[in-house]
Amino acid sequence: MILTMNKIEMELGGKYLGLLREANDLLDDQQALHARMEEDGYLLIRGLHDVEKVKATRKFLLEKLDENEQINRSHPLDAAIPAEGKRGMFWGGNQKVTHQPPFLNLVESSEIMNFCEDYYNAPVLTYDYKWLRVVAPGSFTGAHYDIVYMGRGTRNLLTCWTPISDVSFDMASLIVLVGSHRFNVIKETYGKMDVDRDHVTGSFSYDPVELVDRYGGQWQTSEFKMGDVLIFSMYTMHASLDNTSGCFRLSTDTRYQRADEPVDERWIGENPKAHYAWTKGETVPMEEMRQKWGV
Ligand SMILES: O=C(O)CCC(=O)C(=O)O
Repeated sequence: MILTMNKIEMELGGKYLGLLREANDLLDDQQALHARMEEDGYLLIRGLHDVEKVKATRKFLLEKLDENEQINRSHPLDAAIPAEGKRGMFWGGNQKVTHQPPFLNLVESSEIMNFCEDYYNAPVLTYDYKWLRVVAPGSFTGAHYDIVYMGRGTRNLLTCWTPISDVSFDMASLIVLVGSHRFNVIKETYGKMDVDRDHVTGSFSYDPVELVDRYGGQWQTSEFKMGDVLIFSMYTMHASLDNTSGCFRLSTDTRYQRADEPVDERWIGENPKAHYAWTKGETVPMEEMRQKWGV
């Protein structure tokens, strides 16, 4: 099967793209879970969330999108087909949506909070700011490390990507570059960047093949069921396949860390400051920075 990111083809099962492996069998063994994270840079946990909770979040979000006339109502609401001319959006930070119980019940559920507490073996917190994405047909996410967006506190921070529907390969499924958390030359350059301080565009690359050819590793992806989560480190390069389906892909990526470690101040509090300078004013293209860094 050929899958694409930015219309660049990769064969599933070939050199560039494989399947993510599940970590459910390690859930009772924290040492093994940490070893897996160390090895792969991610943990794929099937069925972490209660499916009914994911469904309730989805219904709530689709109703909001429908109120905003984003949904084509000649199809059932749950099909999430965009209305004519409607594009996807980054819905993060919108507290009217992300601070309502149907959303918080999912991203602050006892399932994920307990998972993180067990993982860190310590009390944990999650950022008050929430990232919520409505990824439209034709869109994809460029390859990046999360550290460039949230690197002012501990680096021992986890991203949890939660699809808010079943996600098939054609729905901009997330892809992870396995091995990228050991790309030291990228960690020492790009990985030290801060998008608000440095005024640089955020994605490292829009070409998944270029990255593998130059640095090694393999992109891996999966289809997802409601309830599944993909958890990864700040230095795990990730991106998404193209959304070649006709529907919006809804998902959230939320952050968790030990409560006793430093926190990036942009993402906490009643009114998180968020990205205050990134893409405002003159912004250096990543290609220019990569040339400068020699990566
Ligand atoms: O959902 C996506 O396409 C991107 C998600 C992401 O960048 C993240 O989980 O940090």
